[in-house]
Amino acid sequence: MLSEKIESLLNDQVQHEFEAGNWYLSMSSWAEVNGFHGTASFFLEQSKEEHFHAMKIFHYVNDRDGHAIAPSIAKPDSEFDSIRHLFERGLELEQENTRKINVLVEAAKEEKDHATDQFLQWYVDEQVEEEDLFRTILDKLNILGEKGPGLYMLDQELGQRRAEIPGNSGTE
Ligand code: OFO
Repeated sequence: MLSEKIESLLNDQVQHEFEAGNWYLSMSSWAEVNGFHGTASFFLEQSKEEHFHAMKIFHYVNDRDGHAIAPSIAKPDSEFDSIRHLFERGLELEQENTRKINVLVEAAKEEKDHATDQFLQWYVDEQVEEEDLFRTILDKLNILGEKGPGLYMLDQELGQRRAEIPGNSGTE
C-alpha cells in the first residue's frame, strides 16, 4: 500500500507527464503548420511516449491500492520561434521532469517503499535517454545549420523516430 505522500507525488507525476505530452503535441502542430513534417511526426511520437509514461504511473497507483487521479492539464504555448526553440524547450521539459523523478525517488527511499523505488528506476533510465536525445538533436542543428538542405535533412531524419511504446509500429 502506498503512503499518502507517495500517492500524492505519483499523482503529481501523472500530471507532469501529461503536461509534457501536451507541450509536445503543441510543438508537433506548430511544426506541421510551418511545413516541417518530419519534426511534426517526431513530436507527435514524443507526445505518445509521455502519454504512455503517465499511464504506466496511473495504473501503478491503482495496482498499489491507491487512487489514480485524472489531472487537469495546463495549456502549453502554441507559438514557437524556430525549430531550435522547440528542441531547447523540449530539453528544458526533460530536465524539469528529471528533477521531479529524482524528488520522487528520494521520497520512496525515505519511506522505505522499495517497490516504488524499483518502479521508478525505469523512469530514471528513461530520463537519461530523453535528455541525451534532445541534446543530440541540438548538436545536429549546430552542425547542419538552421536553413536550407541541412534543416531539410534533419527534418527527414526526425520523421523516422518512433515512440518507445510496446506494440507501437508508428503507423496511424
Ligand atoms: Fe516522460 O519522459 Fe519525457 O518528460
